[in-house]
Amino acid sequence: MNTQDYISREDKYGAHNYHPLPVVLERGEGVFVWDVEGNKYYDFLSAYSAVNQGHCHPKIINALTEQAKKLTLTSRAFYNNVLGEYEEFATKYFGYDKLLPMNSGAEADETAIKLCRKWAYEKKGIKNNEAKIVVCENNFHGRTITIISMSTDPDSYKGFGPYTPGFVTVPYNDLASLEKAFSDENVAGFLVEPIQGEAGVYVPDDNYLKKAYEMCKEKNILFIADEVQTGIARTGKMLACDHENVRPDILILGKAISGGVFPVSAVLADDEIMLCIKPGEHGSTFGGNPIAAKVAMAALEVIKEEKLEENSEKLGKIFRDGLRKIDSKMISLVRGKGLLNAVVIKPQNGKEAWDVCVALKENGLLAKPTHNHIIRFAPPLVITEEQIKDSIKIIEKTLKQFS
Ligand code: IF1
Repeated sequence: MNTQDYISREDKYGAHNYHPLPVVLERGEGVFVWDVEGNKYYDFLSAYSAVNQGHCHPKIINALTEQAKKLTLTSRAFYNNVLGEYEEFATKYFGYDKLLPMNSGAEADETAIKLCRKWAYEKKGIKNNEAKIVVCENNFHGRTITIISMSTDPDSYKGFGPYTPGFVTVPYNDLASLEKAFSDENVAGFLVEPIQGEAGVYVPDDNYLKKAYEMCKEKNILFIADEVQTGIARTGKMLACDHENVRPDILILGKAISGGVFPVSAVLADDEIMLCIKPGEHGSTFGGNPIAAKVAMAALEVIKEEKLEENSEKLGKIFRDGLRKIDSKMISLVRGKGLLNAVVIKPQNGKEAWDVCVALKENGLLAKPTHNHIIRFAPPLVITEEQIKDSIKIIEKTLKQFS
């Protein structure tokens, strides 16, 4: 079978809920992936920032295979010997009282919304069913009905109504509108991405998160950070909130918490919030299973052992500087933090971001546009300076093909 055979088979038997780049991958190692024709690529998407530790990291794979031979799933109907170890490890790692384990990022966001509402009624004293959560325009928190009910992107919500009520939308990076929204007594939480990934790697002004957090404290509103994409050292700090020393009241993690080896997500909070959910009020068949627990501990250890926060910070600067030096009319803006970066592409002769990504693929680098004019560049954090410089050369060579 060749590339097209694989694509045709998926087209025939699979739902058409994605439009992938025409490449069929079959192996990954570190920053590289190989397709079925044996071509080698730099992976500059990292599965949307889930493979921060590099593809098939031996330590994480070993954690997976060893546990898989012993016990894969007990459900939470019974205790097991691994979950508590993981909960203690992760709560100390991030500095919270407790962890609620889930599987996908969306499930973790949904869990955070439920926690915030429960806290609103039991602790803040908001009238039942009146709690509101403030969210930002151009947010992305997942694909469930409640989460798309918060979305301002028609591609996310159109045709999926009716929508879950209880959300107020404000412009991102706009403290004045946030202050106005917070004047409503029924506001219980502010759910925000410290950097808006899907929107196109929008980095808010310095102190936006800090000032928003302070406004939350003044109004007894929970600051809820969705670090599913920005967390786990992606932006040069363990959490993007760490750049402003903001400690979220509810922290949402996913993706790279498992190094992309297994679906793992988590919600962390202190007892005053976390204990609002009582036994039997929330859960998941696979949430916190022994494999997820062991894999997550290994994935989090790798971040510290291999100093990936520092690497992300250092190489991110080199990457942005290198891109900004490229002389190309197609680059209208370069922005990002750590190794979460994006280039805003100015179409040339009818060619746009998608065409650049197809050409990048031909030149050995995989990236994908978000919306039709922005290319996100997010390699695994294990990338070396030499590989970053090699990647900049590939991007420069590719853009020159369009001039
Ligand atoms: C797709 C986007 C990225 C996320 C944040 C929660 C979730 C995500 C900040 C939900 C997931 C993924 C979903 C995937 C593509 C990718 C994506 F383009 F969709 F928006 F990364 F930017 N919070 N993002 O970024 O986590 O349930 O997927 O585990 O849906 O196409 P999930």
